[in-house]
Amino acid sequence: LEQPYLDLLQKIMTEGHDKSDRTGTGTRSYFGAQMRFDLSQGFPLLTTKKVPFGLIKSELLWFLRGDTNIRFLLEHYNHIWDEWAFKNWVTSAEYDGPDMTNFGLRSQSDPDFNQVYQTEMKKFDERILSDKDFAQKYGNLGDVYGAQWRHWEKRDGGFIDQIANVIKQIRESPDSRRMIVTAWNPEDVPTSALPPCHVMFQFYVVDGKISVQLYQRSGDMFLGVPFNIASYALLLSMIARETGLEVGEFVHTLGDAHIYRNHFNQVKELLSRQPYDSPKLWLNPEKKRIEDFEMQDIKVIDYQHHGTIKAPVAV
Ligand code: THF
Repeated sequence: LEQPYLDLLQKIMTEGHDKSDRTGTGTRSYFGAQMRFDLSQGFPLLTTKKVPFGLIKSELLWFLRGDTNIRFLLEHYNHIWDEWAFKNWVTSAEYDGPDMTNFGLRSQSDPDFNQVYQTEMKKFDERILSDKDFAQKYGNLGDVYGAQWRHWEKRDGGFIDQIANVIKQIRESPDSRRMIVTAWNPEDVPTSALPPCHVMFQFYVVDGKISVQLYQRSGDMFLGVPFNIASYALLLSMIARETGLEVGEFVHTLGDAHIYRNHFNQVKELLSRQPYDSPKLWLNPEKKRIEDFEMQDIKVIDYQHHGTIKAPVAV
């Protein structure tokens, strides 16, 4: 099931272009790619490395709550969005700790700095968890997916819940070609710390099966994309449950699909591994609506996998 992912990694390595990027890390990149995953064949969680599914679940539940504050993630021991909140904190007027300028790159090249950075990050996380006012102010990432999906701000006041709307459309007019959720807001992009990577997704229903296609403008192939594949496959499965349809395909379309230079060795290691059969997804049969799902209602079963491969995240 993960073969399209492995093929794309290989293609980027051999046919991609070396390209500099916003983070200063450097990438090899390929423009315009598509992977298809037939979810009736299993759940597309990579087996060529261990992918922490708990983190994928808590992140998706966080989006679906319409939550944009990392506090919920930290309560679930999920640190994948820490760097972005931390950046807001250390660049604020209130911060008076050690200099954290360019912490993403420096923490990788300078071991002494990395120590100081890890300590500051730990203090930051502890304060988000223990201090509500601090969390309100610095834990909030603002215009990330939770906000765009569940409470898109209308120009004339009020909000749009795109997820609720699209579920209604799937139920009432499944032939519709307008079943779209969009996250890209050209008004916000210039001021946003991290403009959405998952620009939009569209649902499609035929023969009692529901599929979804995602357009991702930028994909960090080694760290982010394995999460994104599992996350959209899970979202599709939950929406299929709510609308009483079978799962079809997840079609993943990418703009700039890139491998960071400091992930090349990890990619080589991954590509040398032999995939196992993909796991199956279990959703608690008593849960019928996406709002009802909690962590323990979602499980992967028979997940056979190779070992973890660590890689630094570019900020
Ligand atoms: N920025 C970058 N550079 N890459 C991304 O993938 C990314 N995301 C989100 C926002 N900005 C991004 C955050 N998603 C990991 C996985 C997903 C992320 C961020 C980080 C990660 O480090 N995964 C590790 C495990 C981490 C852990 O155990 O805590 C891994 O090995 O998979 C794209 O959505």
